[in-house]
Amino acid sequence: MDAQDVGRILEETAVLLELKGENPFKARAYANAGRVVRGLLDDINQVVADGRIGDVQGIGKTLAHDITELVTTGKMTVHEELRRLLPAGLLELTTLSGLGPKRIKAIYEKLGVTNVGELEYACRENRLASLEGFGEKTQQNLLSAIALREKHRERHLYHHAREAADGLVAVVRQRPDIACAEVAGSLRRHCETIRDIDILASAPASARKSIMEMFVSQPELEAVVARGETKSSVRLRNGMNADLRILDDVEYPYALNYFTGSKEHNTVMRARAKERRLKLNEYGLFRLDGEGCVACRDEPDIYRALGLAYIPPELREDMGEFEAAQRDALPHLVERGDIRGMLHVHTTASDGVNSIEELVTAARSMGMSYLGVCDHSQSAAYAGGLPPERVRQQWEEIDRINGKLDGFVVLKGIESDIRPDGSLDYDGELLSGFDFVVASIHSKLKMTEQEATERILRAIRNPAVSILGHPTGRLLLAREGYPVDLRAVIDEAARLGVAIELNASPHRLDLDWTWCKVAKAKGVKIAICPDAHSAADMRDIDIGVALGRKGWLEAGDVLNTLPVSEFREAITRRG
Ligand code: DGT
Ligand code: CA
Ligand code: ZN
Repeated sequence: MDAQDVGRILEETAVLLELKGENPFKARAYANAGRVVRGLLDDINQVVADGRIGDVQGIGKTLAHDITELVTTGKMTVHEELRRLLPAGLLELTTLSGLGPKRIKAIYEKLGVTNVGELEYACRENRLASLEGFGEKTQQNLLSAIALREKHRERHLYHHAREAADGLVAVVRQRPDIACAEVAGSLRRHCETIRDIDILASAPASARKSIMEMFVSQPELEAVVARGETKSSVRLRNGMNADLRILDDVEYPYALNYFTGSKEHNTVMRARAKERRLKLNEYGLFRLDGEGCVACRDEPDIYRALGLAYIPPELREDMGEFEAAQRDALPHLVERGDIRGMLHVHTTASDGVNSIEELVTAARSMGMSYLGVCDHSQSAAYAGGLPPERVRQQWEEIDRINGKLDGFVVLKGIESDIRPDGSLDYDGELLSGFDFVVASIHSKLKMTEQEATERILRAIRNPAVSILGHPTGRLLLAREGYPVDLRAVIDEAARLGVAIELNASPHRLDLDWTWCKVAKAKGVKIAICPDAHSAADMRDIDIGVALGRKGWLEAGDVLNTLPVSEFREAITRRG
């Protein structure tokens, strides 16, 4: 162990002591010792071995003991204890500029934020704007600091990749010599997190050089990683890498198919080709005995040549799509245009930033015919959850707005907290006044699988509940969901006629797509909801639909594709 390691652990201990709310002098003593150790002229190991560490200016008896323990055993009890007591992610928060231990302690205690991902989510939900000692500006600064860190991450959230990729493809398509240009890879497959962006284009060989030149000299790039005539690779300002490959028209469909993946899907494709005495790769579909190749103008031609119906990109995970394609039993996937109701939308009454009327206008312009207002319920005090009298006020407001609307309906919903024992936080009478109730867990997330499952089962057995909200509580790239027996939850939801949410926030995408397929098979309806905190957030519905498609959902599997009258009937059937 060298002085830098020892210094780091001492300083970390100081931060942890402050986070725990211990005597500030004690914390300062550790911070100071850290600085002193880093600045020692002699080798720290030697100083400890000689028993001289207690003589160093600024290092008292306790610290001498702790440092000796650390240097001789590689561990320091006080540090270990603190690490055990406090969530590991809190330390990571100290690396954000503008966040000292005091402020971290405040957001940990008041908002339950334990790591960077949760902090980002809290900012997005506008939680820091109203927190004492913080405010709108701090919230904005923290979001910028987080964005800066995210640049250096291995994987990225879908919406960041989507936005960047769509921009790049638009730039490439502007060139008149480009015949086709498309995003491939995990983004085309609608994966919830993306490592890098793969773009394919076709153009005559003579045009490639200048297209690549244009691609690598876009002003928004951070760096050019590689440049060539058929492939270039750039690093974007958001930290992602993007590859552009340019091929000729003949190769394009094969390359698009190959680079869309997944690897697992590709492996089966190659094996099917082989069974037909063919060889499939990114350049073509070649005859193994005899001459030449099987000409395919587009991807559907490739699938046809292998005896398959066309498999949409989002299903290409080797998770049952081949068997379905062979039987011509692939799902007719839900589309954005099928969605008629914008559900789970927060308003200014709790932690949203837009009024009901503003949300109505936005939802209408997005082609919706109903809006399900869902503010937080009263136990979510940190989110401005509504006490009963505010609920009644909101109902009056909704009645008034509905009186003025024509061909559009605002529904009275609520995102009701599920308490640790599985009960909801309003009485049955108030609950029965809502058009629909989304029940979600927001607090006490540390649970065993059995506790979480029991809690959720009890909640959905409450006859007021129509939809189970974000069922695992995960925050992508930030926090694992609590462990929960989703099979048991889905079975019970099926028995009760309760729908499950596919929360379309790009941070959640919960229910996970792999489970959507299970829910569908059991006859459980999925509600694709933006969990919006502003009118702009409602656009996340697109991401929800993208993931719903990946989960094999058809329009009939999605609750909010129903017209409002049928939606009402579907959710009140439980009585
Ligand atoms: P990502 O970037 O990790 O989010 O996921 P992908 O699927 O975009 O992976 P990427 O970018 O490494 O490669 C794009 C596609 O290219 C991949 O889905 C399938 C194909 N591919 C790449 N390497 C291989 C390979 O070694 N074998 C096979 N069969 N396909 C590959
Ligand atoms: Ca990729
Ligand atoms: Zn929620």
